[in-house]
Amino acid sequence: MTLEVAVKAAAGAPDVLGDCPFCQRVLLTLEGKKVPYKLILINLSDKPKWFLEVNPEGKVPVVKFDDKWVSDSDVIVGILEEKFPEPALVTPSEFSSVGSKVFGAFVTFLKSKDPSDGSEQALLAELKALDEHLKAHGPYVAGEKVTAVDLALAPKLYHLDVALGHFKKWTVPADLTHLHKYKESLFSLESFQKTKAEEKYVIAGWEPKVNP
Ligand SMILES: N[C@@H](CCC(=O)N[C@@H](CS)C(=O)NCC(=O)O)C(=O)O
Repeated sequence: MTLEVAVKAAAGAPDVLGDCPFCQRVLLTLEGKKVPYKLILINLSDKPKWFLEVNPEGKVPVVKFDDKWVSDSDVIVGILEEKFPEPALVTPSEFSSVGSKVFGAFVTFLKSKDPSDGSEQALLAELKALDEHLKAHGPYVAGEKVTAVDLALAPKLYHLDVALGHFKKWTVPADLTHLHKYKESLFSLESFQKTKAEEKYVIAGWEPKVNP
């Protein structure tokens, strides 16, 4: 059974896989479970009528399960885990919210035009907490094995690296060594390479949000 998966097309390149971290999380889960899937690229600047009919909120990703389109990466990943339990990717509940504030802190800092508003420090605090968690429990969030929380975090950390590098010439401090190793391991996964957006599309995706 091949699942149909609607994901974001690249900004300005509707035939190329785009830069949505929630879409990549779903693709990484499908790859991790070796579920065959067919990509449907959605141009978010010109959403097709069928897509808005089955998914009036108009957000990607959406996946078709038993003839019904389902939205939201949390819900989709939950269904994938139920339908395709092997290999299990569930994160033990005590670790499931590790790193959950990193993306919000990154976006606030990325959009900030005021260097003294504390947004850089807030991001640094979240990254430091993640680094300390990895030091205590790593190499991945729940230990030796990649689990769902890593697959959710990896695309977000990739966006963080690419967008902050480009727009703010900012990089994750070198002394967060566990976090650096974690990113390197995740970014070098074959499934990550296969499902990631090219850097230029990540930058193009953030451009209107950074310079509205
Ligand atoms: N909570 C949703 C968020 C999905 C989301 O925000 N997707 C963005 C793209 S990254 C989107 O479709 N935005 C609609 C638009 O830009 O029109 C999930 O986890 O799937």
